[in-house]
Amino acid sequence: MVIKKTKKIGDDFLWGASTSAYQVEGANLIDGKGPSVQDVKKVPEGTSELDVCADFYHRYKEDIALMAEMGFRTFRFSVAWSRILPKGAGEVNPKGIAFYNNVIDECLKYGIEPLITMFHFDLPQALEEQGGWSRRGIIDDFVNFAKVMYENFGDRVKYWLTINEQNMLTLAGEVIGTCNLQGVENKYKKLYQENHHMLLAQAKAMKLCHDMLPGAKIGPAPNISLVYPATCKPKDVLAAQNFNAIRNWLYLDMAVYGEYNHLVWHFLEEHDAVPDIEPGDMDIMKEGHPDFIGFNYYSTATVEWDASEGEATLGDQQSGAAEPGVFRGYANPNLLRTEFGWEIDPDGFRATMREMYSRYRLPMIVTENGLGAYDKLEADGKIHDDYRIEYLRRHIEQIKLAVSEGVEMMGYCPWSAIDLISTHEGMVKRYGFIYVNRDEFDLKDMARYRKDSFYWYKKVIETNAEEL
Ligand code: BGP
Repeated sequence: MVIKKTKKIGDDFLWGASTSAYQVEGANLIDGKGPSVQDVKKVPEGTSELDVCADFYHRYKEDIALMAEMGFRTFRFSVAWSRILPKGAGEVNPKGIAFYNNVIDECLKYGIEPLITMFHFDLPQALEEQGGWSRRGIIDDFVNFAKVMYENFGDRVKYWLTINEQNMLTLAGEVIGTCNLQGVENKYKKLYQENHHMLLAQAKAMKLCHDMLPGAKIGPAPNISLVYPATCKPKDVLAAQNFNAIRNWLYLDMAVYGEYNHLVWHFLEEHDAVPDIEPGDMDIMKEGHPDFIGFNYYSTATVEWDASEGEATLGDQQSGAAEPGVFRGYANPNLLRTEFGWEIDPDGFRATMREMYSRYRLPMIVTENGLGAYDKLEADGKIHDDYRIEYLRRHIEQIKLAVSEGVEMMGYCPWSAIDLISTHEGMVKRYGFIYVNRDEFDLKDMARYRKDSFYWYKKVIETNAEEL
């Protein structure tokens, strides 16, 4: 509907931005940190290794001061599992605990609420070598990791996210460097068994959070893109429902209701890939209730009916997926694209928020949203990223409209607070409000510069988005 009466965004709205440990910290093997799968993966040709990144590990004070200058009310960052448990289980690394304590305290010094993602694509390599998420014992390892965090940080951290983009770990793990399916006979069986273990780990971690930290709130953080049918042909609508179920609802139906989505279940039956479920598993799923839903949104997806047979096509987080017999990706002719080919769809953002809210009725926080681009540092130290301002402005407008329509939104944390390394497209794909002076391979001086979007976002926060 066309909205004439807009409601104001609440004063307690959590404005901030996001990062993840393996993409921003650097210092990947120092001070006792064990390697993660990201440290041993072969990075895509032409992209940087992940050993320095934005060097947040050494520069967090300066970076958090800049976030405070923008007026952040929250900062979403992840804890590197292998920094605090170098082997994923067993001995705790005191230097790792100290680092995150410092980051948390630095945030609180400025009144910034830490929003911690427990796991963001960086499984400890030691656990990977034992079978990764395929081994059932990893559920207990994750719960132990959660417990270590609750014990050490829970006195100060009120907001927690379990697993970043569990749906992308399942659907695009090969692209983001979290899984290797070479030689696997039935990849669906493997991936959805791993997914089942992650869902159990998440449910247990949510329950433990409520038991140990009664004042805290916890939720999942999938990547949600509403899926459109390419046309109004009924079969295209069925294809869109298929991909919506596979990409989006499987994860949230389980996190919120503790139930497997029936369309996905049927898809798994068709592929001889239903996960092995042990007695009691579904009770565990039902016991883990999220307090809110965190979700990453970059764009919608569009698909058409596809009755062919054959191999699935692998996409990245936002593009290219096709599953013969289920759906085929379709380039939406109504949308512009970023320089890196991701579609831009602010209206679809609102459609996604509406749909999620009517399905789950929980408050929501946007844990990622943003535009990757080749930014240019000018001779005068400025970065004119008006394209990013335009992208963010148009998405924040849609939050205001969704809020007016009764959707409960708790906060907005675009990707990313500061430039960092992309999942598979290197340092040149920048997202930050803060520019980091390094190139793909030349580390230069790593100095920080405020982009035009930095000043713009500061104003947005100051006015609670009354001035956009
Ligand atoms: C999300 C991930 C982030 C991130 C972002 C941008 O899928 O949660 O880790 O990097 O997408 O993607 P990319 O880095 O591929 O541009």
